[in-house]
Amino acid sequence: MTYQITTEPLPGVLARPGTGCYGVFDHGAHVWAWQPDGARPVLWLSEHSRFAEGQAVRGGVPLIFPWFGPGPQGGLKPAHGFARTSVWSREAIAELNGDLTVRYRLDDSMVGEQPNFPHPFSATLTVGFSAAAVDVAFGVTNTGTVPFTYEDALHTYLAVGDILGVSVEGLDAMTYYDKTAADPAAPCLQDGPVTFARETDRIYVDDSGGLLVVDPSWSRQIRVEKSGSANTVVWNPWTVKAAAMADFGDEEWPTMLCVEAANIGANAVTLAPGETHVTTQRVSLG
Ligand code: TA6
Repeated sequence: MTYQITTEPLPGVLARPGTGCYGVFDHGAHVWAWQPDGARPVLWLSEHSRFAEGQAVRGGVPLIFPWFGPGPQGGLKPAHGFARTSVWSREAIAELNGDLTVRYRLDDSMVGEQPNFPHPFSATLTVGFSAAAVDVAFGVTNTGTVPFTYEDALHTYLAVGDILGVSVEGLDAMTYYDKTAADPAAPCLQDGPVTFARETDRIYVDDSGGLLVVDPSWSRQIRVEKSGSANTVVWNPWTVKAAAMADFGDEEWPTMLCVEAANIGANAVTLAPGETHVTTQRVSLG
């Protein structure tokens, strides 16, 4: 299998193993495609996604750093931080026996003035594509002289046949916070598999190794494993929120589910000078 350097719709690396597709953009070090040969796409990408400077790609694996949403105390812009709209430095590509690895770097000198995060840092994103899985590893190093704290998430969009029939196994009995609730700070307890009948936007306190997305409509299961992550976010915007997003088709919400390895709020990561933290997520079929 050979890979190519692409410029459409954004500069990046693309490989097509048989009928499959592996893709990552330099913009945001954004993994946008993992489709094994002979399978349906596993990562979801909106047909309305923007591919432009300063805009987040809607789908794939947006890199959320150094804050989640509006940040722990709210009010921070851009939402979900600046990593996903920054152009990362593509440092290395390696192809071996059909597997493709791409490594990116971003540091404070590349992101301009960031008054909400005035810290020296170096970040790496390494993505490994194979027929068996897509592995994403997001590392952050404190290159300064004082500690700093950050939030992160691998905001992974999974493709499903019909969200109404999907269930998520592996979060049973875990505490979660429901961002759609009247009191989003009230702890809830997961009872059995997660199923979907309305807008779902939950932050689970979950440092387990992973979960299983069961998709009867497409007769497949997607396994999501993780490390270095104390939270799992589960999100489907449903009808109203989907219609409110210009880069998300009104009828696309039944075809996707976000499952995100994250470190948010009380579980944000604090790095001492010279310390590194790595958040990883592995997506595979079955
Ligand atoms: O991870 C779920 C979430 O925080 C939702 O609340 C929603 O805002 C989603 O992220 C998408 O955010 P974005 O900034 O990409 O539109």
